[in-house]
Amino acid sequence: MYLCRACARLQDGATDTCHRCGAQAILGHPELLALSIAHIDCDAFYASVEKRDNPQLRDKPVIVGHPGGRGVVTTACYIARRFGPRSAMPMYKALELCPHAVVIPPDMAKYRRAGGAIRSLFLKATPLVEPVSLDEAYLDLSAGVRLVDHPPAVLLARLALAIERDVGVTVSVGLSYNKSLAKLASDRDKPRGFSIIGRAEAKSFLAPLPVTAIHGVGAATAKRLADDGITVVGQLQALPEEALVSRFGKFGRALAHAVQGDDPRRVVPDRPARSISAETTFRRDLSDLEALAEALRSLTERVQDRLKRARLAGGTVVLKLKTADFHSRTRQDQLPHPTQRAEVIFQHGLQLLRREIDGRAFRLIGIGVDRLVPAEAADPPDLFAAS
Ligand code: TTP
Ligand code: MG
Repeated sequence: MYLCRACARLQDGATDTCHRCGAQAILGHPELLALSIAHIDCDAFYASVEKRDNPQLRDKPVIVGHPGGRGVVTTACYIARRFGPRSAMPMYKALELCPHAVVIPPDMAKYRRAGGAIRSLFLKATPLVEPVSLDEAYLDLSAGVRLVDHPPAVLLARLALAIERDVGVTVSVGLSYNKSLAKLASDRDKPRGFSIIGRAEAKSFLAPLPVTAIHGVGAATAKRLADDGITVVGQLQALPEEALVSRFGKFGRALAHAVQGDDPRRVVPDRPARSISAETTFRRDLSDLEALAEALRSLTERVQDRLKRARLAGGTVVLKLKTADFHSRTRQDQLPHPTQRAEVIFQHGLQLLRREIDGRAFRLIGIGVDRLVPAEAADPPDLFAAS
C-alpha cells in the first residue's frame, strides 16, 4: 500500500507520482496499514516559528538564542545547521561557524502558543496524545482509540499538512508499533520527514545504531557497555538475555527486549479527554425505536472499546440525535456510578431515546459519555455477578 503525502490519500500501485494529485510524494511500506504508534516532532521548532513570522528570514540562516558572549543556541534552522551550529552550543562558537547567521532572542510565549495550536490538532485525531515537550508528542492512533476512522498513516499525513497550513511550521513524523521505534523513525529523515519502521525490519534497523539509541541507555550505561567492547545495538542483540541480566540486573531484561525492538510503554495522555462518543449517519432516515436502538447498541460497543483503551470511564451518558431536517438534539443522563460498560451506556441511552420517539425521522444518532474519570473509579463489582 502507498500513501501520497501531498494529498494524504492511499493508493495501490507503486508509482512515483500520485494518481490523484500528481505530486511526487509517494511513500510505500508493506506494514503501512498495520502500524499505529506515532511520534511527531517539529523541525527546528523555535527557528521555524520565527521564520513563519518574518518571511524575510526564510532563506537565511537563523539561530534562536540570546546574543552575546554567554548565551547558548536553543536551536538553529536547517540552513544554519549546514555550517555547524547546533542546540546547546555557545553562541560565540555558533557565530564563529556561521558569522552571517541572524540571531533572534527566544520568545517563549509565542512558542507556547504554537505548541498549543499543534496540540489541539493532535487531539482532533486521538485523545491519546502524550506530549514530550512543546514541539514533540507521541500519538496512539489504534483502531478504537482514534477519533477519525482513517488508517493512522493517512491521519498523520493530514496532520502534517494541517500543521503546516494552520500553524506555519513543518514536522517530521515517525510511524511504528511502539514509542521507541516511532521516535527513532521521526528523527530519521528530518526535516519534513515521514518515516516508517515495521516489525519486519525493526531488528535490522536497530543493529547498526549506537547503544544510546535504545530508550533507557544513558551515558553511564553506554560507558559500561563500551568497557565491555559493546558500542552498537547489534552486539547487544547477539547476547543472550541472561548475560544482560547478570550484568545489569532488572534493567538488563528490559534492555534485552528493547534491543529486539520491544517496548511495552504505552502512550499516556497528559490531559483526560473531555468526552468519548461514537455516532453514525444513516443511509436512510429512521423513525422507529427498534431500528434506532439497534444502531445505538453497536455504537455503545464502540464507546466501550474506546473507554477501555483510554482507561477511562464516563459519569454521564449523552445521546445525540439529528432530525431529517438537520435539527440536533442532545439529551443526557447522569449515572449513579461512572461506567466503562456498553450495556450500562446502552440502557441509559435507550431510556433517553424512548422519550424522543415521536414519529419523526432521524438522520443521525450518536452516543457518548462525559465527566470522564480514570477506569479504576468505574463500575463497582456487581454483587450478583458470577465473578
Ligand atoms: P528539538 O525538537 O530537540 O529541536 P528542534 O525542533 O529545534 O530541531 P529538530 O528539527 O532537530 O527537531 O527541540 C525543540 C525546541 O526546544 C527547539 O526548537 C529549541 C528548544 N531547545 C532548547 O532550548 N535547548 C536545547 O538544547 C534543545 C535541544 C532544544
Ligand atoms: Mg523538534
